[in-house]
Amino acid sequence: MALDLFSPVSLGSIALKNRMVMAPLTRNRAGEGGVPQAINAAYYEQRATAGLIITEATPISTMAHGYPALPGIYTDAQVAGWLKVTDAVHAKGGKIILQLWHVGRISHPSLLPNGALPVAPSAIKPEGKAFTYKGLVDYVEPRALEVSELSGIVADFVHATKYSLAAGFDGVEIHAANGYLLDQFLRDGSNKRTDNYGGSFENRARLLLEVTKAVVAVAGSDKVGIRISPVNPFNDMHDSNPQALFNYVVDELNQFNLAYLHAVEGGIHGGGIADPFDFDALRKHFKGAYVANLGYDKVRGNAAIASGHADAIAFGVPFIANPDLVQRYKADAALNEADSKTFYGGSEKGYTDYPFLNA
Ligand code: 8OZ
Repeated sequence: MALDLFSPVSLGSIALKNRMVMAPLTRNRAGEGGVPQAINAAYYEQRATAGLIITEATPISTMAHGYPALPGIYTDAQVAGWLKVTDAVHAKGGKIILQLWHVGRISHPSLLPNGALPVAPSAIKPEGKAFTYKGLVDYVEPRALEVSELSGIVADFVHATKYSLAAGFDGVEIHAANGYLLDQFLRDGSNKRTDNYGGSFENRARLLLEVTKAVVAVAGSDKVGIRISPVNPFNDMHDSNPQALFNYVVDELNQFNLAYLHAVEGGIHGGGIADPFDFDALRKHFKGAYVANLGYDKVRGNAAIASGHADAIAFGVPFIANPDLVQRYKADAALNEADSKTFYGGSEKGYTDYPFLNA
């Protein structure tokens, strides 16, 4: 029988009971100090029938924050909060990994320690508005990181990886997508550096590869995945030659024998029109497992798996509205509709109160 969404698969050492991955989803409902609460554990527990849950993007340090009410993964209290999440998911037979995040310039002094300026590869203010505790405000011009500071960024990823493992996660995903710090280094619209971290593909990929090497050294390559979004224009992103850049990045990532590569195959979050890109060609560059994301449904997901394009499919919005998405796809049942007004922030409404099929 052909492989489909319901076939088991291993991503590195992480054994999935099916190929339906819950995509990382920012929900802005963590407690004080970035500590996950019981309601967050309930939300993830409800979705434990997914083959794998990737948590919402999670800041690795105080400087990595860029939105209200994010969880963190750098204090002991945060680890204790996450342990409740991972215990709940594991008790239901699920697998869960944490997405390691540094937002770079997509932040605001009001969200950072002592009103610090956001940091970035280059001092280029992104178009658009920051989400702050006081609503939407213009982004500020970020401060370009000194080369001497980059080892500190790598160290923050390492610290957060250790804390993720202490919090019981089955692995980690490095967030190198959607216009945040590592993606800001990769793409030349946001990286105008003239040192060893700007210019050539090799230089722009350097920080991502240093982070990957360091994270793999702590977690083991079979527990580390990476998410990229080669043509997502969200967060004012652009690259002059994305196909060649990301083919190069993937060729370089092959040296690490990662658990998987996760690609956002287009533009998300209303950031504009994505440049053309051949994701099949990108996939063929990668020697390991490939997780595809963006607009897949059951039919397209099954087709992508049967054709060999993808080993698993990450579903975002469908998992927000359907905690039992796996069961619904199996039964060809109707789906709940997602309410976009409750995506970011709020309480249990639109978070833990979407009905199950057999409720
Ligand atoms: C939407 C709103 C805020 C953050 C991403 C972490 O795009 C995000 C994000 C998405 O990766």
